[in-house]
Amino acid sequence: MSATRSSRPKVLMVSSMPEWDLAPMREAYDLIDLPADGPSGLASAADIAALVTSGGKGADAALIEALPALALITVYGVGYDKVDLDAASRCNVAVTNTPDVLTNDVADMALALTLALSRRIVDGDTLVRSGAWSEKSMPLTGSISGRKIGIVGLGRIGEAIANRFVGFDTEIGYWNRSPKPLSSWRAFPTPATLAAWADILVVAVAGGNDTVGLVNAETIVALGRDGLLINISRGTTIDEAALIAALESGTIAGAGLDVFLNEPAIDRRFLSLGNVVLSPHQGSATVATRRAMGELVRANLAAHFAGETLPTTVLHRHR
Ligand code: 8YV
Repeated sequence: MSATRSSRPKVLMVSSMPEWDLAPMREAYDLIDLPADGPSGLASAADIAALVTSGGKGADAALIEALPALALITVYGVGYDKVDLDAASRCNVAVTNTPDVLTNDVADMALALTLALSRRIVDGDTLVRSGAWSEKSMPLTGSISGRKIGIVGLGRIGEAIANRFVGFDTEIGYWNRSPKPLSSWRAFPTPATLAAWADILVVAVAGGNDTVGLVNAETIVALGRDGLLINISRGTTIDEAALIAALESGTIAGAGLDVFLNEPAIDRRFLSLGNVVLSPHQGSATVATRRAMGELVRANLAAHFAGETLPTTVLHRHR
């Protein structure tokens, strides 16, 4: 049975979710969309008890501080780098995310980008559709097997990517901030030394202040003229200006990117590069994974309003 209109807690939707989540959420909560001009245009700001946001939109200090009754931020995504955790802690707001359920699909996206880039799948599709197959031939492309794969960030997603590449008869190396003593793969002391060894560098490290520009100009150059760079983490983790310069000058061979700075208004120089495969942040965007992510968001909301332990907590309330 649905709650009466007046008793339903007010939940602010900073980002939308599929109808299969919104329908059951409307039964339990009064869902309010964040106005385009921000929280100042919100008549019910004082009564918002929880908010739902995405990895890309997050929740900044201004938003958190504008909602005095806010007690929960639930992120529809694993990355919470755009949530101001200091502000959330100061305002005694819990934060949850959706880990694990998206690991496989995001890892698959890293492999899909690697294959699309090295085998020039998009160029091949364009050639066939143009009707010019009989007149033009494709250049020969690069193999994956036998190559050295460097994973930057051997967390849950990085490890899933490495395991998939093992099936392609590759050699795996990695850089991780903390040691991974149980890993049998080769550890490197810095992203740059890993890049100098690798043929394909895959960035899988979490976003946030600690990893801004982690893959810097030195690391990109170290990858070398035949090197490929894949990014499924966040646009912030790579020095994007250095990456574009390296792609324009042929300092590296190409890049497969699912994430960028300033999505969706990305740097337009990417659009004229022939050595990139560009994906509009689709890592977790499968029906099965988005359903599982939505279930976790709803489970966190339900647990919060029932006064129970939150299933996937990033930050607990402290009073
Ligand atoms: C989505 C993501 O972009 O999980 C993340 O951190 O980047 C993606 O799954 C997203 O948050 C869904 O809107």
